Amino acid sequence: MWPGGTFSFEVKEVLHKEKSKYQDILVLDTTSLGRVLVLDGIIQCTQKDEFSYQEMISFLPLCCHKNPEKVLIVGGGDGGVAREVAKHPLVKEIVQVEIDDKVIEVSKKYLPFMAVGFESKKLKLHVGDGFEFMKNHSQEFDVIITDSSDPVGPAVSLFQENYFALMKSALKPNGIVCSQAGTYWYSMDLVSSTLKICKNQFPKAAYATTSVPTYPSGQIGFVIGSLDSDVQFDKPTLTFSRQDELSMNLRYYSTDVHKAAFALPTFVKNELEK
Ligand code: AAT
Repeated sequence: MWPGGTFSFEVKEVLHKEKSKYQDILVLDTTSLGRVLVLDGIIQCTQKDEFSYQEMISFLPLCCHKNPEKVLIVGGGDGGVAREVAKHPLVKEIVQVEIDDKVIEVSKKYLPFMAVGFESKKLKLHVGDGFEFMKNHSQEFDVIITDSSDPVGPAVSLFQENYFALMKSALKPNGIVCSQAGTYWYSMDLVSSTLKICKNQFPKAAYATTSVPTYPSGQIGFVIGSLDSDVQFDKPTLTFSRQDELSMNLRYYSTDVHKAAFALPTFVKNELEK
């Protein structure tokens, strides 16, 4: 993830270490980042900055949809995305499919600040492969959020064009998808291939960025695709006041941050227009 480079932090204690059926799972307690979840050697989230990723992958698609009543989350075994999606005032039902029950179990034990998402009454949690799950659902969801690990191991299929085609058919009319899509600093090929796939399947598609200092390069983004060709991603249909930000306990997302997330550096625009 860091070609020729390293990223280090001080570990106070290894809280948990195991090899599940799908991946190596490691939970650390650290001096400066709080609790950290690592899968197959890659940081998935840290207590210090997880909110940036979880709020953005959730509220970017939710606030572009006129009525996001039923939401599907793929991955997200720490519970952080469920925690955010459950806050949205129009969301009535959340379905989540995570492949690794061990990630859920470990998060409930060591990462309660995220796993609190699993306590939502709106949520139905399934253990299974998101790709397989998608094959059995049609015209059912308003928004599908793919909070997946990077395209190595169990998440490879979630970056492929047939997965985006399956998501399209699992959406209701005017539905929206949002998927983790890598960093433009180190994985421009992944960003551009995921966006191309999304553009092939959806009439409107874009890449939005956020800042997560403990991910490689400190930057990560999402591809967002909509079946509604009138959607303007940088003009959210639901906007939040300062009071909403405080009462919903938002720490990164705001309506202004939403609009800005679609403004990309020139070298990125140049690459993505190719
Ligand atoms: N909330 C930020 C954390 C994650 S975790 C990604 C989750 O996706 C993991 O729990 C993993 O078990 C799950 N997953 C992987 N493949 C599948 C699949 N095929 N079906 C369902 N769930 C899956 C994301 C971190 C992003 C890191 C960026 N560098």
